Amino acid sequence: MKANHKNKIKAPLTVEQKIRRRTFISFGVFAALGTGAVTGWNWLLDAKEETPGITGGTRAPLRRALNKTELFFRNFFCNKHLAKTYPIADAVKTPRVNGLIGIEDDEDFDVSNWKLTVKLRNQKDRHISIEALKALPKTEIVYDFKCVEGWDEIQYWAGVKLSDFLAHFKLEEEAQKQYMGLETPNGAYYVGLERESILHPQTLLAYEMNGKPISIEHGAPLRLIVPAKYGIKNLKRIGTITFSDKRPKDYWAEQGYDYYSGL
Ligand SMILES: Nc1nc2c(c(=O)[nH]1)N[C@H]1C(S)=C(S)[C@@H](COP(=O)(O)O)O[C@H]1N2
Ligand SMILES: [Mo]
Repeated sequence: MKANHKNKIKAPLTVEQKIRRRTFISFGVFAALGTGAVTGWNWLLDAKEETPGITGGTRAPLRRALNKTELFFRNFFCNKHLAKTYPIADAVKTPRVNGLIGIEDDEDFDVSNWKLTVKLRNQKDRHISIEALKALPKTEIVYDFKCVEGWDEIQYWAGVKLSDFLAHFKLEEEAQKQYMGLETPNGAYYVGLERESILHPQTLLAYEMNGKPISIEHGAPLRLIVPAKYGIKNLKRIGTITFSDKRPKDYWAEQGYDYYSGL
């Protein structure tokens, strides 16, 4: 009995055997992970490119993942979440000028003839003067403006809240759409903004910087100030506004930058 029982018990492994076994297992795991990584990478490379035009032409599965990330942030992003504000005295006196696409490349532009064009749902255009915008309640904001290139500055802006503008000009129905597209009068620079950011209480159609009309290089006569986003979304010199349920084209997203570009 005793002997029989003993036969069933395996002899304990020697140290060498243990090491060999572990080496074997580690190597197996390493090889499996490596094969997995290569297969995954090839899968991604072979996957078809996303529909061109809107974003930087990444692979479709990557874009799906990016879109999921965006949805995640949009769910958590709530209009009660406000960008931190500062006293006016903290604002820089001469804010940096960054990016002049749609500004320096438009020799025909005449600020005194400018009107904002809004594309309405009935295909008609509405033209709104700067005086009509200045007649609406003015909202000021001093906050930390951030550019994706790495710099930031505390800046002082004033204008009409985008949500006030939509209500005043009876554009609520247009604003039911998921996105707003904005572009310069010559169409050279353009951005798309999703509904939450359009209706965010700190989002402005700005016509003043440091208490004075915005200068040409900062986007005269009207620019977008959207404190919940990086600088790239803050279109200077707004010419036309459109509404759609499809993502409007976006200049930097086409170059591969994040479409959402939220902070
Ligand atoms: N029309 C237009 N708007 C634009 C840009 C541009 O090149 N053209 N650059 C963007 C970028 S990248 C930034 S950081 C801010 C900079 O605004 P500022 O020049 O007033 O500092 O404007 C944004 N809006
Ligand atoms: Mo920027």
